[in-house]
Amino acid sequence: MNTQALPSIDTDPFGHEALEDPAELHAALRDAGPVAYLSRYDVFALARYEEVHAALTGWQDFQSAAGVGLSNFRHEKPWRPPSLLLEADPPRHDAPRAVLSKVVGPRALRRLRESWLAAAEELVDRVVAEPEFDALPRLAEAFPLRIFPDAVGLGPDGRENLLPYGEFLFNSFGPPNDLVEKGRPDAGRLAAWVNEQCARDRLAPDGFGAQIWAAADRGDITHEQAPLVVRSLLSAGVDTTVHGLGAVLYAFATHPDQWERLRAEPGLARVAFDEAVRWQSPVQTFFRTALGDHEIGGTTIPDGRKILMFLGAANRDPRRWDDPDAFDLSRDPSGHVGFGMGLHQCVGQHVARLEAEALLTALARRVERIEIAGTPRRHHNNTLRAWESLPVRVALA
Ligand code: OVM
Repeated sequence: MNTQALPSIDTDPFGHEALEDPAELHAALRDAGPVAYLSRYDVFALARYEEVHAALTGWQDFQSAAGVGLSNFRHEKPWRPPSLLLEADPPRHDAPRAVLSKVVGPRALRRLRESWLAAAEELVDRVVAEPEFDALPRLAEAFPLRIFPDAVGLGPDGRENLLPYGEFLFNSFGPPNDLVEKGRPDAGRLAAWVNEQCARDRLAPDGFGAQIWAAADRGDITHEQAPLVVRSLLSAGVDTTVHGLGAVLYAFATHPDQWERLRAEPGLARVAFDEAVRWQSPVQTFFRTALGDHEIGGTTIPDGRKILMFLGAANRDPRRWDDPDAFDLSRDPSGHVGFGMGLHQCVGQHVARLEAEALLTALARRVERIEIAGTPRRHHNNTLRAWESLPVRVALA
């Protein structure tokens, strides 16, 4: 085996130091070579844009069906039934993907646009009535929770379980460390609640959930698959958008010149969101598993071995991006791997962009200046780059 010849890094990417600020580790991984070896977990690491992009698009060589976390489903029983989208490969992946892709696609969202814009205006009006507030709970959490569960068609009870479920799920892609252990006592209850909400009779007749069941009636997926596709929406659709919005709010609160630009040109809201997703990478990492022996940058990854793709490091790779650490609305952020790339690329990205557009447009209309009003605190999660608290001060226009 050739792991000895590889640059070996013993830093724990899921330790609190790296989760607090991964920049130093990311630079060390990128500079070590196209592939590095993470001795702590006995896995291969990719942190350069070129190799991360290649692994994401190379689904025939690097499978998802053995899990996209550290746990290898070839040897370990997953903590929940695998996702039909995230933890599956073609051909089984494709029918569920096609269904969900249509249910949350741009055409379907046109129907929701006006009400989401209005909901954002209403929320922002209420929140900016005070000059100082914590933008993480009051905006980044409140807005998705205000519109997304309704769009899915969830009932009114138990919605407070959505964020904790996602929190545990995204921790579970990492090693079984303190973050996972802290969540474990509640995980069974949360998963049971989420699974119950996926049943046809729990879902309002006009939401995303009902449309997934309707696709089963048409024969596009089976009725056995429908609840698991609904589960994907509830798994991937809440915490991700919360921390995507947290990222863009943080970006603007620390870049007054960029806020001025957005206010002058509100049509930049979507580019701003993608640039924030590139700059912060709310989803930091996912794994793949080698399906057969495959070479990356001169290193053979043997069959069945895990590779860890550092999306956040690729999104700041100076080999790909000019001035990668700058949050800059002038750049074209497209091609970032914050939503992944290839056939698993975020199916909900249009939902996320519409949420961001609604929230940023409403804010830009009312708020002349936004700045940090206290010390922002990171929230540590094995997969998500997140804020716990983002105190801001606003001056109204
Ligand atoms: C799913 C799923 C869960 C978490 C994340 C995700 C980022 C998908 O259950 O399909 O994509």
